[in-house]
Amino acid sequence: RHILALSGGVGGAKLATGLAAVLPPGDLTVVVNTGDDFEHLGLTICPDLDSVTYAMAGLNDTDRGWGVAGETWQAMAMLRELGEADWFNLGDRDLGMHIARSWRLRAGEMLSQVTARLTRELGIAHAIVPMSDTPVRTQIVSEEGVLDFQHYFVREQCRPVARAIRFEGVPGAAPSPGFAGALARPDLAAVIVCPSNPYLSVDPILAVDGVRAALQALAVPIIVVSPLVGGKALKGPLSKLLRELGEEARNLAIGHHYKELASHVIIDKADASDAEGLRALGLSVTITATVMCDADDRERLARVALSAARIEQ
Ligand code: FO1
Ligand code: CA
Repeated sequence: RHILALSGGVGGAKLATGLAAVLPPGDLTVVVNTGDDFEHLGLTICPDLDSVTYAMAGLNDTDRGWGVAGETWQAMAMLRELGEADWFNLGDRDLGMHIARSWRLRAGEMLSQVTARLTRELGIAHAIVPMSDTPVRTQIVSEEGVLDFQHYFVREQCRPVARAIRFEGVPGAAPSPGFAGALARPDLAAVIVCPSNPYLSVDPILAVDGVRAALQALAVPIIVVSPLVGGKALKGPLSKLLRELGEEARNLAIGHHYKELASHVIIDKADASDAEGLRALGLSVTITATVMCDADDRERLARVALSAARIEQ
């Protein structure tokens, strides 16, 4: 029996790490959003793949929420002295990751192969796979023009007024071999949508060619773990973006968003009053503590998600 998890960066990475702690390596595939990826200073940077990888390898910086713990910034200081762009902070150890990934991509390897190598070398036994080997780029259509996601989010600090989100490269991007393979497994027993932003982190995965239809055709439980706690997004100044797009950061909106796809939603106990409305949409609901501060929290929520999918542990 196999579990497929869909994940964005930070929040998703925590649950993915919990699932990896409670499932044997052969039983889990974590598919990661690559819509946040971008080219910067000649390097291919994959923030969500790196967040999941660093979290599962136990290397992640939990205070900052991205990058490697105990990081140093010597290369960044030199880049600044050289007059190069310094709005995207690249730690020395993190840079090693981007160099390893970038040269192998340039040498002709697929992102899937490179990711398999990098995760294996960091001692990760579970499969972490990009959603696609073809570049898909999340862009914010703003009043000041079209911005790549990192330019909007980090460089412009979400300041431009947003009109739409678009995923450049789809249609035209096939699921990666690991993603397609997991979707086609006869022993696939559940899909778990990790607590990542539905519009920015999960939608790009669903927009990959054939993915939405493949998920809809599955006869297995699809469990969504809500990223909201107390009706607020846990991380990031993204409520401004969602407001400008007319989306609501509420569990009911998330329920509507996923109702054609999901069978079950897990919400935080602070949002228990949302359960009734979600059930009215035809979704099963579990109410539990969803904030993950430590390994125990991550494993507990992983077990709650698996039991919502009726997976015996
Ligand atoms: N986020 C920031 O807000 N500022 C940064 O300088 C920054 C650098 C960075 C470097 C590597 C990496 O993997 C992620 C980094 N992030 C940074 C986080 C990341 O780009 C965003 O949080 C996510 O893409 C949004 O989910
Ligand atoms: Ca992200």
